[in-house]
Amino acid sequence: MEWLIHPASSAGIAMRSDWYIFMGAGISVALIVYGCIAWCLIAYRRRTPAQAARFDGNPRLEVLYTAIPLAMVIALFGVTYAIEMPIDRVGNPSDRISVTAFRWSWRFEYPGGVSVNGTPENPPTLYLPIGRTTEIDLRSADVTHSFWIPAFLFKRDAIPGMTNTFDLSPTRVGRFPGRCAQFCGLEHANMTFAVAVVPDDRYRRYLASKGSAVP
Ligand SMILES: [Cu+2]
Repeated sequence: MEWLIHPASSAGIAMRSDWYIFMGAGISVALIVYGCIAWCLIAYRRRTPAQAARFDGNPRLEVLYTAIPLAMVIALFGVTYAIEMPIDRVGNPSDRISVTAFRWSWRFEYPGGVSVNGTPENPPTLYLPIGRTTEIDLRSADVTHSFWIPAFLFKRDAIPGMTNTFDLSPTRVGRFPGRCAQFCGLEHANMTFAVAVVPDDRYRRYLASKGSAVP
């Protein structure tokens, strides 16, 4: 289903497989339930009330229709846990970028002393090298913001007084929109940024053009 969700990071691809499992489970349950309803409607139509089955309880059926959904919820929880835990773990980053959210834009600090400050009128661009893992240390300078890259299926809150650390591993070259996903004041809607996923040599050239001290 590439046409439906086409994530641009390895975490996004992992989340998509979780979504497939949930969609598959949901569609299967819907087909079984609607099938049973349709079957009842057709097989038992045109009966008089006197012909209707009468019973007070059916313990075996009740245990079954409690146990099956419970087993499904436990299984879905297990699958989600197995997929999400590696996403939260910080891997072996090749670079570290410090991201600071403030009212109402973003500051990106790269290795070598490169610092890029955005404004609501001039949203900044976050450069990431393709095929590498970059650690992001996310902070907020004032209120709670949220760092969201829809194409990566990834979002983390930026909370004052706290550093949220995660990593990003983009899998596709391109330019992707990013935004603040937590209402943070008047210009919240303009608190956007762009993510430019570029080949490693272009990433290094970009840092050098910004005066990076690291070769
Ligand atoms: Cu914000």
